[in-house]
Amino acid sequence: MEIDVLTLFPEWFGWFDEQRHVRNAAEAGHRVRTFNPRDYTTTTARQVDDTPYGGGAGMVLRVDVMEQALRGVYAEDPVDLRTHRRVIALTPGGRVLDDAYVDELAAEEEGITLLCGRYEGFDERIVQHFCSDTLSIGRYVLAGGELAAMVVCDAVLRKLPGTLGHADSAVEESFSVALDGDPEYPHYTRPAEHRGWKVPDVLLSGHHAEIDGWRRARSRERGDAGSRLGRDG
Ligand code: 6GU
Repeated sequence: MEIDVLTLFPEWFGWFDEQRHVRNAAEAGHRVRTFNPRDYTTTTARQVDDTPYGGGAGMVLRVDVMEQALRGVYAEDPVDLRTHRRVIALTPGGRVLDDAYVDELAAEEEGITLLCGRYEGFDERIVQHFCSDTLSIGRYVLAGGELAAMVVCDAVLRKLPGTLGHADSAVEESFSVALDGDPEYPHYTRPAEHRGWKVPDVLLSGHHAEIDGWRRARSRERGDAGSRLGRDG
């Protein structure tokens, strides 16, 4: 899997690339590459953005700059590129990322391309003509798409073989198909008792069928409770 990120701030990804699971992913043959559109543009003074037509605050990323960047990276008209590759505009109003969307992206064998917006965002023609998707990590506004791109990279890479320590870690986890979309069951480790707080007996029993049943039931309870846990728990 190859994840390409087009960003005006590639240096933000230096820290991300050094994290253990990202390094593991690289060793397993997966790649995160960053490209700076500024390096590909021939506009005056390498300008990448401009003021919005019609007036208003902020700056908008230029469609000609994004075209040059995509052509520079893929040696292809970006209008054609998006017919065979997921090219995703990161924008607060996009399709909200969830586990199913992450699975979809992790299954893209050719790889995916993430375009980071900055300032007021993209000239709409970038989204209309060069992108297959728009993606948001939640209904709030960040200063730019870089953190969202790292969230996407993290969520996708950990689904791929060779990234996590344990082969099953990404299968039976929160919101997965294996748990019918429910959150994960609670985990415990040593000590078996702390301040009188005991680990549930069933987990110490060694009866795998009972443990599976108990975990599935707790997972379902958490699913039913929904987001109440966040407020009241
Ligand atoms: Cl993808 N970009 C920005 N700028 N803000 C966001 C976002 C993306 N997702 C949530 N908020």
